Amino acid sequence: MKTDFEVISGQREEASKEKVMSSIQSLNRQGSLDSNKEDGGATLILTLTLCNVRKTELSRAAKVFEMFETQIHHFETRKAKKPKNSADDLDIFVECEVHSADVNIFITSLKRAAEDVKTGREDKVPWFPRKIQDLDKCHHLITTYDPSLDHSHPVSLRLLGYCCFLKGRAEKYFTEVGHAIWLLLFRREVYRKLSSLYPTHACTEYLDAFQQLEKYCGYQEDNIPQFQDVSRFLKERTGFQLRPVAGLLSARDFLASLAFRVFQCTQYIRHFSSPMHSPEPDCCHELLGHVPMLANKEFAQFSQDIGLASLGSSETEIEKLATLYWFTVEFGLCKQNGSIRAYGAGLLSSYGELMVCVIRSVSFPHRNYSMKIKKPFSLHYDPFTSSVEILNTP
Ligand code: HBI
Ligand code: FE
Repeated sequence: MKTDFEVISGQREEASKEKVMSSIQSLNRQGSLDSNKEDGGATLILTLTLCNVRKTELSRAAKVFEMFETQIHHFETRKAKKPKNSADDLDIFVECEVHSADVNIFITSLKRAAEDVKTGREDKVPWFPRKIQDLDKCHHLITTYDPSLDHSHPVSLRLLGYCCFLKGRAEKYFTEVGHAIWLLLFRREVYRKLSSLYPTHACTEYLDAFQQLEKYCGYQEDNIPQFQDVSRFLKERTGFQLRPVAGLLSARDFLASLAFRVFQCTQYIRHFSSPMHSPEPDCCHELLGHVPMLANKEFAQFSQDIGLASLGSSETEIEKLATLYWFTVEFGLCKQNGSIRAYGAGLLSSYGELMVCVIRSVSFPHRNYSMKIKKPFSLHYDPFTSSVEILNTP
């Protein structure tokens, strides 16, 4: 592991270096420095250099450390050696410990708060799930500390239930009032309006699946489809299954689940004062936007390919794959029989977007992109065991 101590002054540099080296050695002895360790319980010691942290960014960066319950061993701020913005720019040196499964999302979060983050880990293959059970560790939510999110938007209705995977708990919360609100919202504001647009605006693959969902999964005006029914339906069609998630996941974790044909699905509904828009994915978006397309074989394969490509990829590649996902799975359009149709979930679950989107045409031309990512190993997905085999490991 490369460390970035060079800017810490003489004595301290030596002290810190020694401390880290002895920690690394002791960790090595226990074999727990390896972030690929099966139980994910390993801790990593990182040295981060945050450059050009302006005053407000300092508190943001500090929040990130707090969020990840980081153990800080050394923390030091200095006037930046090479200021980029102003003479007040700061360099921050931190020696800390984070949970190994959190390392990547932790660094990504710091990058958002600071202009430059050096970790010396860029060349390492990040941890990734090898088997479907490993997805238990892919649960890094990003909503709680994303400073760019609009916090003035009314919050989604989480406690009103619909936790159908978690039946016992759901019953505790699922009041009659809750049910009535859900039904009204889903039926009147979302389902009815959107389904009137589908025949003219959605692609044929979507329409086929939607028809099936109406027939077998309770997709009707007077009903809220149940997650378990929907998951079972998808499993029969394409092997995809739904998994409950509490909010917006990091792109890495979200994409990783696609590799195992698992779709991480939110359990709450948007606030009723804003039925046409939700800044975070909610069950309307999942059920009406994503689920029908995931019932299509070709689309399911495309989604899994993006997922497989993301495993062990660098942050840069993850960002590219997330962009690919965004312009296809979320906002994709295609041309069918001369007319432009939507297949993207963000369009198909938003009345306003769907109405105006048929201006530009995209199809699945990006399919090969995920194959082009260079990695020091290649992967083979075994559908019988829902796991990935790693070929030609370095
Ligand atoms: N998390 N829960 C959840 N649902 C999504 O649809 C979702 C996500 N995280 C990231 C994401 N979508 C994408 O926009 C890409 O960043 C992969
Ligand atoms: Fe989505």
